[in-house]
Formats: sequence, C-alpha cells, structure tokens
Amino acid sequence: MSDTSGPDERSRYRGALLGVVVGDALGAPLEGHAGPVPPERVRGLEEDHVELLYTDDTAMTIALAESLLERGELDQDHLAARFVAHFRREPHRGYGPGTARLLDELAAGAGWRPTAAAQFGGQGSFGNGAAMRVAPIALHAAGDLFRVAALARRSAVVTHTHPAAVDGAVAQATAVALALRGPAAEPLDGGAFLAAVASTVGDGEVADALGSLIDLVEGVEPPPPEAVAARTGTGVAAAESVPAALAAFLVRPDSFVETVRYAISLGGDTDTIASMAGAVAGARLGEQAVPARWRQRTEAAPLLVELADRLADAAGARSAEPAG
Ligand code: F2R
Ligand code: MG
Ligand code: MG
Repeated sequence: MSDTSGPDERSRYRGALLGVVVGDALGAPLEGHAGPVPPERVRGLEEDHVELLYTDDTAMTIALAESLLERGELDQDHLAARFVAHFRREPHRGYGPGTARLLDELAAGAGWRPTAAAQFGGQGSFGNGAAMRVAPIALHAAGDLFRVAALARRSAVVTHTHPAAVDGAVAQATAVALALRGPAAEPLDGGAFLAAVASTVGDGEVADALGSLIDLVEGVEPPPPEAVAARTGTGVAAAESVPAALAAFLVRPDSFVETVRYAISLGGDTDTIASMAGAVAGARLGEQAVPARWRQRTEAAPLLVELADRLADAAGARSAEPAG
C-alpha cells in the first residue's frame, strides 16, 4: 500500500515510467562522457528544442511492461520474445554489444537460458542492461518487496546472469518500489533507504558500492558529482552505474529536475544513470514533478504513461481480489 501523503499512486506510477524515458532521452546525447559533465553542458541539453529520443533503456522497459501486461505475470520465455521483437524492429536504439549479440542469437532460434549464461566466456554479462529496464517489475509487485526482488532476479537472467548484473536489477527495482510507497511529504532518510536497498542484494560488488555511499548521502549539503563518481564509478557495469543512480536520487530526493541534472552531471553512462535515477525520483514525486517542457519533447512519453496506467490498473485489480 502506498502512503497517502504526497502524490497519489497513479501519479507515482506515471512518474516512474516517465522518469525512465525522460532521463534516458535527456542523458543520451552525453553517454560516454569522460568524467563529470560541467553544469552548462547539462543545461544545454535542456535548452535545446529538438525531440529527445529514447534508447535501449526505454525500449527494453517497454518490452518488459508489455510482457507483464500481456501475461499478467513474469513469463521469462514471453519476455525474451518481446525483447527480440523490439530489437528486430529497432536495432538502432543503442543496445549494449553483448545484449545485441544475444538478441541476434535468440532471433535465430537459440534459447535464452544457455545463451545468456554463455555471454562473456561463460561469466554472463555484468552490464547494467537488466537494471536499466526493471522499473515495471516494481510497479507490478510494489506492495511486496520480497516479490519485487524475486521477480527482478528472474527478469534479469533472461539476458544478464552475472551476479553483479542481477544484484543491480534487484537494487534498482527495490529502490523504485520503496520510492513508490514512501511518504514524499516527509524528508527522506538517505542512509536508511540505502540500507533497505542493500539488504535485498547478496554480498558482493553492488552491496559494497551501496555501503560506500552512506556518508555522502547523509551529508547536509549534496556532495559534488566528482565525489560520487569517484566513489562508485559511472561505467556500464551494474556495480558502478546502479549505485551512482541511487546516489543521484538520494542527494536530491525532493526534485525530479535536480535528480536528473545531478545524474547526468556524473558523466559516463549518462542515459542509463539518469534513466534509473529518474525512475526512482518519479516514483517518489509523481508525474507532476516531471517538467512539461521535458515531457513534451520526449519521444514516446504518452506510451510510457499509458503503460504506467495499465500496470496501476492491473495491480489495483490484483489487490482487490479476495485472498485465498
Ligand atoms: N550500448 C550503449 N552505448 C554505446 C553507444 C551507443 C551509441 N550511442 C549508439 O547509438 O550506438 N548503451 C547501452 O548499453 C548499456 C547496457 O548494456 P548491456 O545491455 O548490459 O550490454 P552488455 O554488452 O551485456 O554489457 C555492457 C558491456 O559491459 C562489458 N561487460 C559486461 N559483462 C562483461 C564480462 N563478464 N566481462 C567483460 N566485460 C563485460 C562489455 O564491454 C559489454 O559490452 C547501457 O549503457 C545502455 O544505454
Ligand atoms: Mg541506452
Ligand atoms: Mg547507457
């Protein structure tokens, strides 16, 4: 159950998926920026008037949302097929190289289970591809954090089997679920939020990186982006970019705009860090917090709103079912 203070549940659902697409599309032009991004370059993205185009982060989020809605549950075979369908239709969305290879193999008839496990010499991918798309899981199962974690794990391994990629997805899904139900009208306890997220993942790189952020997010003043980037890293590895995104949310938890600006200013994997941070901020603050001037310029924003509404309706319908 979400708290009654702050935005209503439907607004938070919309905010979460708008956060995915707006953060992705706004951050995309600077993806790969070496080192923190100067504020004037971040503002330059905002002041431009061209359409903001989404990338693989949003494409895979749409696929996951569609699969949950079509099946009413997490069906890994169906999800793999939705990923392939999106990739075949629009392979130019900037997919990670390993994920693109994997989806090509699945399109040619390979099974997702052995193919995902065989990635990178049998280690599996530690990229952030499973975390960046995971927000719909939180919307589907938000009232039950154990279920959110379990479903996030199962959604991840369709493409990413490395423990750090799976933990990244669990951490991101848990963060969105916590933000969805938290009281936005009250100050956020950043240390407690991080500890709650960290408690859902196993010992390892992601837990260590989350733990390393506690003093930074508990400070009175937001730390400079350089300090966060130095602590977590900002690369495509889930163990870097997921903690970086959560830090961007936690140092600016009361403003969607400031969260996304901060996330982009970290540099590195800017589309993905801003998308994940935007999802958490949108879940806490609701769609009203997403500026109309950003939303109107963002490709597919109405589709993300429609998917959020359908996920809210489905979750409401499930919670209204008699128990037993
Ligand atoms: N692909 C990109 N950006 C590249 C440029 C895009 C350009 N703008 C364009 O339009 O073409 N961004 C997207 O990729 C990231 C998500 O990646 P995902 O899905 O996790 O892919 P992958 O390939 O599995 O992992 C990413 C890289 O990490 C390294 N890696 C992963 N596991 C590894 C392992 N076990 N051993 C060694 N290296 C491993 C590899 O370099 C992978 O290619 C997001 O940023 C998304 O926006
Ligand atoms: Mg991308
Ligand atoms: Mg990226």
